Amino acid sequence: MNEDNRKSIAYIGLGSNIGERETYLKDAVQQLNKSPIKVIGCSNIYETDPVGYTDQNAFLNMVVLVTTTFSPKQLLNQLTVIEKSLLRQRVIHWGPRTIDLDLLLYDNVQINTDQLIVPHPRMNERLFVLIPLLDVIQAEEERQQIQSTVDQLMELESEREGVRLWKRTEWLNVLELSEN
Ligand code: PH2
Ligand code: MG
Ligand code: MG
Repeated sequence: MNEDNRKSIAYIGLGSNIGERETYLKDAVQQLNKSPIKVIGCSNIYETDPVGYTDQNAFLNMVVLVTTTFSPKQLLNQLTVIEKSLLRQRVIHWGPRTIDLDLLLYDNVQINTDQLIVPHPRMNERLFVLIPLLDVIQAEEERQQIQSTVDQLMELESEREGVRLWKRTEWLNVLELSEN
């Protein structure tokens, strides 16, 4: 638990580029939404050109907003458990994966350890993170910051073409009916 057993909010980035990509995203969101983690917001799904290692299929990316009493480290462990259950294999660094779950933000906390850096160190360079994040971000100040970073990146034509709205999600309705 975090110090005072209070609910924290966190943003988690999801990506998939192998097999039934949407099913992997959906399974991951459903697995995430188990006590003490509650998914309270899902972005739309975007299809995105691979960044970094480019010789691989396009990704589906999205971002979810969760509340939790887990500490950042416990949350990270849970993300790894879910990745393993969805047969994530680490073969090529930044290479193809069934599912990737990245902890992007946790309250206003800053963490810098060997296992975990929060905010995610590369999120401000990645439209495939920032554009879905804009769909779910809560605080107005953070929204404005992210929007201005997006505007800057969008001036580069190569970046602008890399992220396309793929599907509008309505999964929250489904999740709200679940027991958690
Ligand atoms: N993840 C990476 C590397 N490159 N490119 C896209 N479009 N989407 C991703 O989720 C992604 C990536 C490493 O985690
Ligand atoms: Mg990643
Ligand atoms: Mg990752």
